[in-house]
Parts: sequence; structure tokens; C-alpha cells
Amino acid sequence: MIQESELILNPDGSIYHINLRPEQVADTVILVGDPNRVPRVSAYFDNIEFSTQKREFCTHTGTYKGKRLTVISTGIGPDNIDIVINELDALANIDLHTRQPKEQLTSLNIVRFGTSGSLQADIPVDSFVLSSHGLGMDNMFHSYKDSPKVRELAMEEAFIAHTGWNPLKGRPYIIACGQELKKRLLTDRVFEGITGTAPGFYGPQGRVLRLPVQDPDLNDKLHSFNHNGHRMTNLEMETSAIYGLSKLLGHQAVSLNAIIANRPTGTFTKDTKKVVEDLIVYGLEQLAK
Ligand code: R1P
Repeated sequence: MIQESELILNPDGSIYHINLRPEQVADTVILVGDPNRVPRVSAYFDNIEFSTQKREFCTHTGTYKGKRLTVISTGIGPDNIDIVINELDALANIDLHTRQPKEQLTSLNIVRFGTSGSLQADIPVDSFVLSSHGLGMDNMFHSYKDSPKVRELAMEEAFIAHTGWNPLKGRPYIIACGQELKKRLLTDRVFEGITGTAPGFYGPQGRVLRLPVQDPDLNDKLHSFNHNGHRMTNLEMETSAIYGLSKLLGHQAVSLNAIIANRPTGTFTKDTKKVVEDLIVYGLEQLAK
């Protein structure tokens, strides 16, 4: 039995942070960073059967073209992903009354509709990237004992050697996306590659405002990393954590990102709203097929 201090429930029986009960969540879950993006996704739903918000975790559940979907905001960063994925899994796979894992486990489909910066000049602003892999520079996933079982260890070694990675920042980890779900979401419209997940927006992604960074050449090294034909395409702050926890827990996960900045060319989209809207429409269409 999982103790009350470990699996925390609110007085209404909902799980602690995301504030949801099991029946309020669909088997296909869309993750977005910004809580304001949730109503922009659910605006396309046929109906919204349930909505709630606690802190940065805003949720709408409904149907799109007859398919039941939940969209939930994670806020920013891998630490929030630890909360959201563990709590979504608990709703699906732990009996909240007996506080025991269920015998029959449910595999969720988890899709991120995010925003991101491109690391390649030929992946321009306003394009989409599907993350073949998440490359975590954030350390969160190392807290889980079985993490080596799902990581791409050879690719990690190549990345560490290529970048001369400073061990003070922990060991980067790499996880592949859910291959079944990828088949539904990858088309000619979308670039594919390794997505770097950083534990911050400025220094950890090589942005210098007033503070110099530990490795000023890191983004160039990310740009030039290529392992067996897999190159790094973009940087954001959630994908590796989503991929790692989903894979350990038996869920399929894919991250789709709208490219709003191009780091090599120093450009930023003229219309963030439009490219995000386009990604929402694209992702929903592919999920409904
Ligand atoms: C940083 O501005 C945030 O935007 C990106 C990053 O991953 C980070 O969460 O994604 P979202 O727009 O999905 O939040």
C-alpha cells in the first residue's frame, strides 16, 4: 500500500497537483507548456466535458472528431514534467482506494504540443519538429533506478565525447520517442531529430545577457552533433523528461514543437500565435485519424 504522504490525494479524491480524478482523464493526453494554450487546443473540441486548474496545471477533457482527448498544461521545465507524468500514470494505473498498483495496466498516448528554438539554419522559424529522441541535460531522470534500461547509452557516450561535457552539470541522458505513436504524427510537413532539453532558458541554452556561460561553444557543438544520421534539431525544456518517464511507465510519448526561434540565424517568428495554432491543428488532425 502506498502511504498518504507518498500518493497525496485532495479531499475530493483528486490527485495532489494536477487536481484530477481518474474518470476525468482520457487515454490520449496532450501536454502544452502554457496554461493559456489549453483553451486554444480545446477550442477545436466537439465538446468539453470537464475542466479544472490548480497552479500552472490547467486541464480540459473532451472529444475531437469523436476521439476523447485530455489537454493539460505542464508549465515550464523537467521538474514539472516529473509531477505531471507521475500523477497521470497514478490516475491510470494505481487504484486510488486500495493505494495499490492495478494488475491491468493502461498505456497512455502522450503528445506534447510545444514551442522551441531550432539549432539548424535549414529548420526555419514557423516549421514543426518531431523529436526522434529527447536529450536531457537536466538530471531529473537519474533519480529513477531503471533509467539505464531505457536510455540510448551509446548515443549518450558519443554526445559526451563530442561536446567535452562538463561532469559538474551531470550526465546527459537520451531516450527515443514512442515508435507506434510516431507513425501517426510524422508526415512530410515535419522535421525530425534529436531535441535537447535544458534545465533553464538562459545559461543552460547558451543565452548570455549579463552572465557568461560555462561553455560558450556548447550550441555549436549541439549543432554539429550527429550520431548514425541523427542530428540535433532543437532546444526546449520538457521533451527528455516526458520521454524518459513515459518509457519507464509503459506509455507512448511523442513531442511536437513549433519552431519560434532559429538560434544560428538569430531570427524569431513574426507570428508566434499563428505557428502554434498551425501546430495545434496539425496535431489534432493526426491524432483523430
Ligand atoms: C520557455 O519559454 C518555454 O517554452 C517552451 C520551452 O520548452 C519552455 O517550456 O515550450 P512551451 O511553449 O511548450 O512551454
